[in-house]
Amino acid sequence: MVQKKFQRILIVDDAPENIAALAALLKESYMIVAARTGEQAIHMAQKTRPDLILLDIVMPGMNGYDVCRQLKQADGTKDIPVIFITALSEAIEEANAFKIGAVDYITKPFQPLVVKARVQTHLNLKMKTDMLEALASLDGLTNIHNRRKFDENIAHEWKRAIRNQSPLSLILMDIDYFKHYNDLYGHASGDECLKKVAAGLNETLQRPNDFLARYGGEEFVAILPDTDLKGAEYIGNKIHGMMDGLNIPHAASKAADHVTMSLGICTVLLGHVNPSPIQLVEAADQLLYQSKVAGRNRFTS
Ligand code: GH3
Ligand code: MG
Ligand code: MG
Ligand code: MG
Repeated sequence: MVQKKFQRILIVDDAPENIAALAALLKESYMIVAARTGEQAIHMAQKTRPDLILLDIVMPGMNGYDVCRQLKQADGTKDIPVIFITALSEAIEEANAFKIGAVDYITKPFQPLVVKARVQTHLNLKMKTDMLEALASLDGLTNIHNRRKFDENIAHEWKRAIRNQSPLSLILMDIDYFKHYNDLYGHASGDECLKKVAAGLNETLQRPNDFLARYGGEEFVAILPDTDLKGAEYIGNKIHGMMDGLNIPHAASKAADHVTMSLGICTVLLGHVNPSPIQLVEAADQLLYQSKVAGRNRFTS
């Protein structure tokens, strides 16, 4: 696999000459960041999200084992591969490194060619894992997130909303008379329509933490963190405006002359006694149903 210089390696060692030697070896092919203490390493790992960490074990303060354990416990850093590079050469020390989650173990003094080869192997694996992870979260037709990723994201945002005492809104959407659309224009046109709607929704949701997924066949769902009901209703209106703008003809719709959607919008402020994410989705589904009954092409909140 061709290596370009977009992968980042964090080198952690208390001895500057060790950092310099490894950096000299790797800087031609990779971006290098460095840390001289365990504490600094954790901070750098969270901030720069490297693709690989080369980690010394014996350091004053936090040692390499502690650093690795802490990295493996945090969501943002747990999937970064860690290679120990250390003067410790006992089998028990090496075994311990793998037990706490390292992918490789290299003893000092190291063979430069071997370090390079092992680093490349683990970076290739990391790239493939990242690619698979991305694919596993995407919907094949619309290229937006899928239901699996939605479940993951709502769990994550739920915790964050509790921690920050911030409102969390959910919008459930369902295309109106979509069965008629397929019947009239054909299934392939139906697929095209779903793609256009997904792209339109993606553009409508602007905030970095806003999340959009295809929830099911012709259903979409948006998670709006730090957004109260008023804010969510504003987005609901924007979505209807976007659909009017798309103006996809739908001669068999009883709601309009173009493709429209019905929405259910709800907001929670999580406190001591909390519902579950599933209950929020069910509530949004009830509201969506009311939008359908009331004539479609509208939202209920
Ligand atoms: P309502 O206004 O009550 O929502 O009516 P509807 O016809 O949209 O609802 P219904 O749930 O009866 O039908 C949903 C339709 O969506 C049926 C199904 O064929 C279509 N559909 C689901 N997934 C896909 C897809 O991936 N591609 C296409 N082309 N159609 C799909
Ligand atoms: Mg050391
Ligand atoms: Mg439906
Ligand atoms: Mg529908």
